[in-house]
Amino acid sequence: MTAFPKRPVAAIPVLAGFALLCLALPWRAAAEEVSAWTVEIRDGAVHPESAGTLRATEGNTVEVTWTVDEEILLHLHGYNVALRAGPDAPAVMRFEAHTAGRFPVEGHGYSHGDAILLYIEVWPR
Ligand SMILES: [Cu+2]
Repeated sequence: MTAFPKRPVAAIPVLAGFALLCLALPWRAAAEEVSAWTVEIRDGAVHPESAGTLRATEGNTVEVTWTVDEEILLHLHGYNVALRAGPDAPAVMRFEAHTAGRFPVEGHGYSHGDAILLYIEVWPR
């Protein structure tokens, strides 16, 4: 004799509960969140002036598109990202904002002298 009665109908609420649980859990990979700006360096100054501080959120991808009026090495301190930019085409600085803080972007080799051009602030999530 069989010790367990066959009751397939009893499995339906269990499966429905499991399906609801699956929907509630974050199974899907989080969509990439991008903080993006376009900045121009002209005559030794940042344009627009409001770009003096760029605020991103920790965990986001940061993307800064630079238009410059002459050759320059853009150096993001702290993250140690370096990017050569020239007047021929915009240059894109892209990185994952894995660490919160305030980080300067310094221009090197520029005729107006080495100087901090702007700050990128990464705010904790
Ligand atoms: Cu530097």
